[in-house]
Amino acid sequence: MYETKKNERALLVVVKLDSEKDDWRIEDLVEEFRNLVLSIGIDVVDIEIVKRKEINPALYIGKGKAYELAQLAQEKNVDVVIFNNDLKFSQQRNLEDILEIKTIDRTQLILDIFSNHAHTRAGALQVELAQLEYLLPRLKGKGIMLSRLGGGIGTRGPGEKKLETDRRHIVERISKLKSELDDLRKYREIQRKKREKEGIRVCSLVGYTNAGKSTLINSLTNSAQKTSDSLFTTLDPLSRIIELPDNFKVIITDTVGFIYKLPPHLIEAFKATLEELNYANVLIHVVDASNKNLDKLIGVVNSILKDLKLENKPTILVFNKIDKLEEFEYERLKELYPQAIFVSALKKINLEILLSKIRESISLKLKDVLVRVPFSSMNVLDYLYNNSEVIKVEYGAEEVVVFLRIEDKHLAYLKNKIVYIEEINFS
Ligand SMILES: Nc1nc2c(ncn2[C@@H]2O[C@H](COP(=O)(O)OP(=O)(O)OP(=O)(O)O)[C@@H](O)[C@H]2O)c(=O)[nH]1
Ligand SMILES: [Mg+2]
Repeated sequence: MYETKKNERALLVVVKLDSEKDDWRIEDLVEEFRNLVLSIGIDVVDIEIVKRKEINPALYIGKGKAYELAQLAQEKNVDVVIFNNDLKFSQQRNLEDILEIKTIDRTQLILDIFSNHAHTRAGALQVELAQLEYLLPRLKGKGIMLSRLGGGIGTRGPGEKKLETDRRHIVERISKLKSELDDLRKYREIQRKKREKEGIRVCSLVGYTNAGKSTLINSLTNSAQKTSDSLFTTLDPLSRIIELPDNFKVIITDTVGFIYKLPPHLIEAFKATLEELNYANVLIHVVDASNKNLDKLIGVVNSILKDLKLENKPTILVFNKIDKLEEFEYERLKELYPQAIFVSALKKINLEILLSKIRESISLKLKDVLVRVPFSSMNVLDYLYNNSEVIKVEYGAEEVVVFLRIEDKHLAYLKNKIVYIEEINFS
């Protein structure tokens, strides 16, 4: 895989096709792309917008345009050309022949961002899996050279025989990674059952890449009272237990950043982590308040949450990086998003407000209920996880007993199901 390096000088190329139905304006697409590139420390030397009727199968863009880019890249002493589109391997290779410079596409850029941000074992495994799955189809066919993907420009690759071994090696590695991830998933499930038994709630951070989720989780853990992690040690260091103002314990977990047009196989690779979100009691949607496109990025995150069927989870909207805002921008955002909490994870501003908001939303005006779900109607459990705050689950001989907090409207729905419901009071 090509990897970008810090301070590399990049020429960005955004191709807009007539046929593409996209409600983003070209300026917004450019801004989103530029921010992605900047977030991994690459210098943006120039941005080229190319409008086309349709894709040129050989080069994606036109031949004339490709030669223009080659000249521009040379004049501006560019190290890498990054396309904001997905290129076929043959297109990438043909472009490199003309540009005579490392050329990567949007998927490779995203893989690079993920690999930079994967701080956990699970994260690293998932990124490697996604990278190999990206690579594998690119090894098919005659004349495609592995060393070309792995090494410098112009290096001639190994023969077909070597390629076969490489391919087999990759397939083996993929299945090893999958089985390791499976072990991790099982481990997490045990941890989750333990948490549920103890009645500990979970808050999960979600948001666009670079919003500041990982920074926020660090700052929140430092500003809340320290508690012992020993009971809930996890292989995932980005899952932390913190104590809220009134000794209330909550687990906060980090997740991989969401990105517009995330290729489906990347979503697949991160599914295990994203599935964990189903078990969160509250989501914290972190937004980079200094991003000019923030309404678009909020839209992307919301639509991914919808795809994951998480749109009904109680969610706290948090605008981060307020230290970067001018006073008037801050005021404007507060007016536009009155329900949001404004913080700076880096400068530790307003974190106590966020902590009490978490506390409040965890015990929102919900009804405390005990529900007995017979094994024959286990699908009700999914509904409970998605629409209520599950506090404790006990597995009996013929049924599952779930203690939960739930809104009236969901309670009404449940009453039509074959379950036994009893209103109780936890406190
Ligand atoms: N100025 C400022 N910068 C911040 C703040 N919070 C985070 N950052 C910076 O924003 C960048 C991204 O922060 P991360 O915490 O890695 O973002 P993330 O949401 O975890 O990103 P992904 O893991 O890709 O989803 C880093 O350079 C942080 O230092 C803040 O409150 N103010
Ligand atoms: Mg992060």
